[in-house]
Order: sequence, then structure tokens, then C-alpha cells
Amino acid sequence: MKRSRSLRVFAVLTALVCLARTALGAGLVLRYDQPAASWMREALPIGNGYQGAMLFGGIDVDQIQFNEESLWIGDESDTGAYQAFGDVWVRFGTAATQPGPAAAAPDASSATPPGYRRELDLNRAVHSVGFVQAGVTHRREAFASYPARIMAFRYTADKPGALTGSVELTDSHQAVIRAVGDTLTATGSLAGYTYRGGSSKKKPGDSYAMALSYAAQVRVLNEGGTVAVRGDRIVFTDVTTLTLILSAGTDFVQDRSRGWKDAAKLDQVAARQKAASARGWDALLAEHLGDYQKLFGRVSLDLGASPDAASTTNARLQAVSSTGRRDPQLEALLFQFGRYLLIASSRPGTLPANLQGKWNNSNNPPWRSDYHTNVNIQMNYWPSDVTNLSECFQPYADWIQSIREVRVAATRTELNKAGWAMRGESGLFGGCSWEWQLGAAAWLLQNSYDHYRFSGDKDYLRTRAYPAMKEVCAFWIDSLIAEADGTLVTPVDFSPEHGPKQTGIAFNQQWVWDLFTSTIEASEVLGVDPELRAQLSEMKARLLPPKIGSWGQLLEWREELTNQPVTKEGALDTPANKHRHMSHLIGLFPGRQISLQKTPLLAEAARVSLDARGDVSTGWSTAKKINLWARLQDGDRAHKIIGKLFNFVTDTGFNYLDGGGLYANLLDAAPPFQIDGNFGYTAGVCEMLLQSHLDEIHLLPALPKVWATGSVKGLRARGGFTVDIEWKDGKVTAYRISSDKAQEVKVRVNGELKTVRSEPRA
Ligand code: FUC
Repeated sequence: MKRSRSLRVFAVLTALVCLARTALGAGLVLRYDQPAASWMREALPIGNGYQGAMLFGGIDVDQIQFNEESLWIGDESDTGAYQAFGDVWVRFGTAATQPGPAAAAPDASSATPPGYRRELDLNRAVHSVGFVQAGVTHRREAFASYPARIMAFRYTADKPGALTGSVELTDSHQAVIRAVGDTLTATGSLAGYTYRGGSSKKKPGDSYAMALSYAAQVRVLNEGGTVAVRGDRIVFTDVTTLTLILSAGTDFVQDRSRGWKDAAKLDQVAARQKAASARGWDALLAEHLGDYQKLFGRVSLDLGASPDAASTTNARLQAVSSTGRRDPQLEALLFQFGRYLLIASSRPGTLPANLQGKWNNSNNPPWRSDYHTNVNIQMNYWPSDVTNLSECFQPYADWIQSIREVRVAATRTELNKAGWAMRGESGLFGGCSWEWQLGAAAWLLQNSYDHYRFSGDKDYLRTRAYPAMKEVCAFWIDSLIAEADGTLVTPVDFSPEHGPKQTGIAFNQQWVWDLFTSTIEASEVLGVDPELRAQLSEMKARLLPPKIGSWGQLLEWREELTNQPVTKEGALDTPANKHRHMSHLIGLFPGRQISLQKTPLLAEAARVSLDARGDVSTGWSTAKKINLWARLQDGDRAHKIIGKLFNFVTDTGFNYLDGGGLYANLLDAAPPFQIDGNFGYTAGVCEMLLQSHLDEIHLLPALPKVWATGSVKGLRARGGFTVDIEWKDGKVTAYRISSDKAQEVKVRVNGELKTVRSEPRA
């Protein structure tokens, strides 16, 4: 009797937990009641790491704008730029007879049938559209499969034979397009294309030392009715279910010794399309869900319920932005959206996420849609380990490996120094452009070493991170300038995008400190290079340290700057200056030279500097501020900055000073769209809930009052730990720390530092 009652209680509890989970899961949907009218602000991204698409959810004309990550121009001496691939246009009914893509703008909202909905379900990484038109219920779904390396789109009608129309493939570079049977094929070359924006010095007629070739295929599969070729399109007639399989690629290989190219790669485009088409929608979807959910499902976050959780995402964002109303589920949704975007743009075997992830639609994209090294690519990888997506870091590590030789050669030729360094912009083949940014390579390796600190993977450290760290140490050993008193200063360089070039800027000094600290540690872990370790330790002790200025600020330049020309961000080195980079605070975050616990005076100076920079900036800078305030353990200020990030941006222009925010599709507006702000926000939420950079696990180090009650499961801490936390009224009520094997770990909880034993992972 007693047993059956407890069983019943258990069953009820289990049902409640399931309901709560479902409710949380149900919150993980971006939802709209109109088709997208703008690529940047409203279309929704799907991606499988290799390919990305922006989906508009059109009714009579559906635009699928797609890309493939290796569609780059550039070479070993020039960044070049990420390019736009093309679009698939699906037209229905009378729209199908309209000529050419120019006439095929996505439908305007005026024609939207009542009940239309467009959703991106983050739990499944599936985009769906539903509406009723002329008595027929339409359902459309799309997903990007990493295992099959294709994207799949399905259009269904509940009335047999209700779908008649055409499918067209268009290309952004003069590809040849052929329609044969049920397949559209584009083949082309990037020869002759050059980037002509921003810092590019290329003139019309200039070219790069290499040019990739590319191909894309769309297969049109029908259930019911017929498909046939008409000109360069495929028409479908009286179809009940239409399925498109899209495959795209180039001849790029990430291997300099093979000249970066292999023609056989192009054949794989068709092979992948054929293999996927043969398997069919259900099998592909099941495989996709298994693959995606294994990663995405590792972390859950509950910051509280929202009264208007069922409203459209744009309406919720509008409410938060215009009234300051809180929407905790939207905050959790944006957190998970960052994880979704990372899984969609960075998987083992792919390239790293660039400035727009993989979702660029222009051949002259803002800042080349490249790998910016003075904060942006590093920021893209802030959330990977801590949100339990360690695999997603791999493309970044692979890219760093792939460009080492090119960088060593360029650094020798252009600077006559050992080792390697980066300029501010870089691309697929290791070529860089714009100004030198000497500390940037050490920052790439800070991410790299941090990945080891999270995973504990010594093999990775030995074979990949450590050799690159040694090379960049060689650059600094060769480049540091010894002053008369023995102090070591970095050579003349830029504090990222700010002020005059000088020796000993804080950004470079702090990155050298970080690199030497990590390389010393790594050599100890690996038991190698005692002489190098001794040399780095001796040099580290002589580095010019961070300094505090006249108004209590941390100095960005070696001496406090006075009488400088006033810039658009305000007079340098005064509290009026609002420059977005805050490059002198990298020792606080993401570095570890400055902390409240170990260097309280420097931490206070960092606080003064950060406070003076204000709360309004570009999207990525706003996200960076969340992390910085979290490291200063000021949860309320960090949350105030989150409020600024929830600024609803409705125009598409460039804007440095008025502040960034979010577009209706929750992509970060720098503006324009730049994905680092999404990743930086996700990392910032983690930094508020859990910190582990000082060799202890600190639970809720920067919990804002408004997150009084909540829970998080599955975050990772350095040392190979997984951490679950529940809290109520601002205090930890339960926590669980697990690791592969049980081990002792220091944990700071509710103000008390304890040593506990982690649970062995099942
Ligand atoms: C950095 C920033 C700019 C822009 C660019 C892509 O250079 O200073 O604001 O985000 O990256």
C-alpha cells in the first residue's frame, strides 16, 4: 500500500518534471506571424556547419538564400572575402509563371492568410511554416543535416495534388545553370572576383593568386503529380508533397601542402545529393534530430516564466525594448539561440564561424565577413566549452593549425621576426589585411589553451595548441624591447582601433603575460621544455605591468594620454571616451591577469574604466560588457547591459555610436548583423552563473536580483567538470558537480569556499 502510494507520488512527480521540461522546451521557439521581408532582420537561419540558409517563409514565392562556408576569394597574402552563393526560388500557382528572380520578391504581408505562422524550433533545429489558403492547409519544413551534409526542404498540402509551380536555382557569380531531369546544377569559378570594400587595396582587374571552383545541386522530388524541365527551371504539377535536397561545395581543402584545392571535392556535391535523396525525408530528419539533439540537449536554463511566451518573438522583443518589461524566457531563448547558432555554424570538419557565421548574402560583405582577430573570432568561441559544445571548438583549432605556416612566412618577410603574428583581418588561406595587431595571435591561443583547460585533453594540448603557443612565444621573445632598467615592452602597435600607435600598450602587454603564463603551465603539464619555461618565467617577471591613471582608470596606453585630438568616441583617456573595444580590460576577461580575488586594485581600476565607457555600444561590445561586469561580480550591472542588448533594431544601416541590439530574428545587430554579439551574450550569461578561471568553481558569481530563482543544467567548468545549479531567492539551493572520475574540487557557494568530491559521470 505504502509502496504503491510512493509509486503514485513518483509518477506524478515524473509527470510534473516532464511537463516543466516540455514547458521550457516549448519556450525555445522563435515565432512570427508574417513571412520575412528582410534578409538581415527577419529571415531565419538554419545551418549544418558546412552550409547555411536564410529562410523567408514566403507563401506564393519562397526564397531560400543559401551559402557554403568555403566560398571564399583571397589567397595567402590577402584576406579576400567570404562570398554569397545563391538562392533557390520556389514559386506556386500563378507566381510560377513569372519570369526571373527580379520579379520574385518574397510576398509582402498584405497577402498573408489569417493563422499564418513561421517558426524556428531550437529543440529540433527545424524551421516550419503553416497556413491555410483557399481551404488547403499548407505545411513547410526545413532543416540542415550535418551527417548528410545537405539541406532539406519539404512543402506539403492536405489536399492531394494541390501544389503546382516551379523551382529555380540562381547564382551570385555567373555560374552555368542546367536543369536535367529532376535536378538543377550550378557550376562556376571565383576567378576574377575581388573584394572592393573596407581596407581592400585591390583595383578593378586585380586578382588573387588562387581561385576556387564551386558547384551546387537541387534535387526536386515529388509525391503525386509530375516534375519536368522547362528551360532552366523545374516545374512541378499537381504534387501533394514536394521535397528539395540542396547540396553545395567548392574544391577547397584545408591543406596548404595540396595548394588548398582538390578537384575531386566538387564531385562530392552531387554524390551527397544523390545519397540523401535516396534516403528520403523521414530518414534524414530522424538522423538530423539524433545528431543535433545530442549536442543541444546538454544544457537547459530556466530564468523564470514569461506571461507573453506565446506571442510572436518580434512583439516580445518590441515590448522589452520599448517598455523595459522583463521577459525571462526571451533571455533564456536568446541564450539557447547562441548555442543553436554555434552548432549550426561550427562542427568538426567545418571552417570556423566568421563574422556572419555562415550566413552572408553579399559578394562585398561588411568587413569581408571574415575572421577578425582583434576580438571578433575569439568572441565567437567564448561559449563553446562552457555551454558544453566542446566539439564545436574544433574548426577554430583546425583553422589555426592550417594557417601557421603562412603566418610564419609572412611574419618573417614583413616584420623580420621569428614565430608568427596576425593583422586585424584574416581569411581562409592565412592571408591577412589591414593593420598589424600584434597581440591578436596570443588571443587566438588564449582560446586554444582555455579549450584544454576545459577539456583536459592532453593529446590536443601536446600536438596542436602547445606547438602554436611556442611559435607565438618565439615571436614575442624576438620582439619584446628591453628598456634600460630591464623592463620588457611590446613594440609600437595599435590598441585595437583606438588612439595613437605606441610601445607598451596594455592590450599587448596583457596578452604577452597571458601567453607566457599559459605556455609555462602547458610545458609543466606536458613535462617538456624546461629551458623555455625558465626563459618565459624570467621574461614574464620583467613585463611592464598594468598601470592605474589619474582618475583611477586602468591605462589603455603606456602613459596617460593628454592633448590628443578628440575622436568621435570622445577625448582619449578621459571618462568621456566611449570607445567600444575596451582592449585594456582583456586581462579581466577573457584573460586572468586581473581579478577581484587576486588583484583587487587593478580590478577596481578596470571597474572605473568600464563604468566610464557606459552601457551603450555596438552589439558585440555590449555583449563583451556583460562578460566584463560578470567578472567584476556585478550581476545587476551585467543585467542592465543585457537590457541594452535587447534593443530592437529595425534599420539595416551601419551604426557605431547609437548602440546595437537585436533584429526581429534575434540575430545581433552591431549594426549590421554580426554574429559575435549572439555568441558573446550566451557566454555572458554563463559568466554570470558560473566562473572557473581562477582554479575554483564559483557558483552564481554575478547573479542579478531579477534572476532570483532559477536553474541551469549541464554547464562546463575548467578541469573537465559538468555543473548543475538550482537557486532560490538569490541563494544556491542545490548543485551537482560531475566529472569523468570522482575528484576533489574547490567550489565557492553562497560566499563559502569548500572542497568537495565530484560525482563520477555515468
Ligand atoms: C571590429 C570592430 C568593428 C567591427 C569589426 C568587424 O573591428 O571594431 O566594430 O565589428 O570588428
